[in-house]
Amino acid sequence: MPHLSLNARVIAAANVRPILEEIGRTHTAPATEYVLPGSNTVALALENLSAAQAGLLQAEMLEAGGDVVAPQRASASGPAKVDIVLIGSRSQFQTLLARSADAAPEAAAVRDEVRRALDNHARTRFEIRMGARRLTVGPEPAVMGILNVTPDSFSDGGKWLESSSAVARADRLVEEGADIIDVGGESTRPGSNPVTEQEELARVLPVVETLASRIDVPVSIDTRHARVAREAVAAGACLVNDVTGLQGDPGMAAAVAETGAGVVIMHMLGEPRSMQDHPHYDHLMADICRYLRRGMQIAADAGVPEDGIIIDPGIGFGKTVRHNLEILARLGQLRTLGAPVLVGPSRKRFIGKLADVETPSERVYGTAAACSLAVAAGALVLRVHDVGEVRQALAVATAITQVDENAS
Ligand code: HH2
Repeated sequence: MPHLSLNARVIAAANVRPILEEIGRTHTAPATEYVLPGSNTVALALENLSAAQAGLLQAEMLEAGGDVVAPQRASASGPAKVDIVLIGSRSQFQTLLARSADAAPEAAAVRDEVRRALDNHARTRFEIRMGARRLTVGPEPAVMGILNVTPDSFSDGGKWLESSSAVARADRLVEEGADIIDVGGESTRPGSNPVTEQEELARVLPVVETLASRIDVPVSIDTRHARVAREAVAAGACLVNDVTGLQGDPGMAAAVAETGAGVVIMHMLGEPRSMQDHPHYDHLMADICRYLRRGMQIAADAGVPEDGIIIDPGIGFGKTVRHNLEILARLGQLRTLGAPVLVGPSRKRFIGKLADVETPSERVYGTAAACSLAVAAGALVLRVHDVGEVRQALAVATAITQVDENAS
C-alpha cells in the first residue's frame, strides 16, 4: 500500500536519448560507456519524514553520488517533520535502493515508497477495469467524449437535452473516435447551482440506458451523487466520473465498489458555486497529489480495485489561469501516483482568456494544443467536446512523443 503522508512526487525526468544518439553517430564505443553529467536526472520530493528517516536517506543518497535538499519545516504539533528532495540519475537512485536493502523498518518504508514512485512514474500502459469491460490506455491515449444533458452547461447547455438528440450526438462522438462517452446531468461550471437528484436522474437515466444497449464503447456517468451513480450503473454505465474525487457524497466510494464500476477521482478545491473565488494553494502540485491520494485511499478502503482508478487534476475546478497552466506543464508529476491520468481542458475559460475567444465552442484549437501537450507530459485520457478534431491533434502528438520511447 502506498505511503500517504510521504506524498512522493517525481518532478523531472530529462531525456538523454538525443544525447546518446549524437554520441553514437560520431563514436564507435557504445554510447552507454559515456558518463553524461546531469543527464537522465530525476528529482523526487518526499514530505513528512522524521528527522531520523531524513538523516539516513540523505546520507545514503549522497553516498550513491546523488544530491539532497532538506530544509527543516517547523510543525506546531508533535516533532518536526522534514520535507526533502532527492536529486540524481536513475542509476544513482538504483544504487540508493540497493544500498538500503537491509535498512531498519522505518527507513525501509521510505525506500519502498521511493521505489514505488519511480516505478509508477515510468509506467506508460494501463488496463483500466470498468465493470466487466477493460480499456487499455497507453501509449495511445483514449478520448472521452462529453455528452451534457443539461440546460446550463457552459459550452453546450441545452443542446442535447432531448433524449433523441443526446443519442444522436453520442453516435456522432463514437463515429469521430470516442473511446468513452461521459454523460452528465448536472453542470459543475463555476457559479452553477446544484440540481436535485430526482432531476439529475430524470435527465441521465434514459440516455445512459439507450446508449449502453446501442453503442459499443463504455458509458461513463459524470455525477457527484452516490444514488445517481448506482442507478446509472444499473442502467448500463460502467465508469463513475466523480468531480469531488470520492470526497463529497460519503456514500460514493461504496457505490463504486459495490457496483464494480471504474472511477475517475478528480481534484476540486471547494465547490462549484464558489470555487473560483480566489483559489489558494500552499503548493499547487503537492496539494493536488495529496488530495488525489486521499481519494485513492478512500477507494481502496471501500474495496475498489486499484486498476479501476483514473486520476484527474480537475482543470478549472478552483484554479486560476496560472494554476491551470502550471498543472498542464507539471502534469507528469501525477504519474507518481500509479494511476492513468485524465485531463479535461476542453473549451474551458482559461483557453478563452489566453487566446481571447469569448465563445466556448470556438475554443477547439486551444483545446487541441492543451491536449497535445498534456499527452506529451503523460496524460492517457482526454475528456473533450470536439472528439474528431482532438483525435487528429493527438495522432500527431502521440507519434512525436513516441519517437524516443520507440527507440529504446
Ligand atoms: N470538467 C467538467 C465536468 N466534468 N470531469 C472530469 N473528470 N474532468 C473535468 O475536467 C471535468 C469533468 C466541466 O466541463 P463540462 O462538462 O463541459 O461543463 P459543465 O460542468 O458546465 O456541464
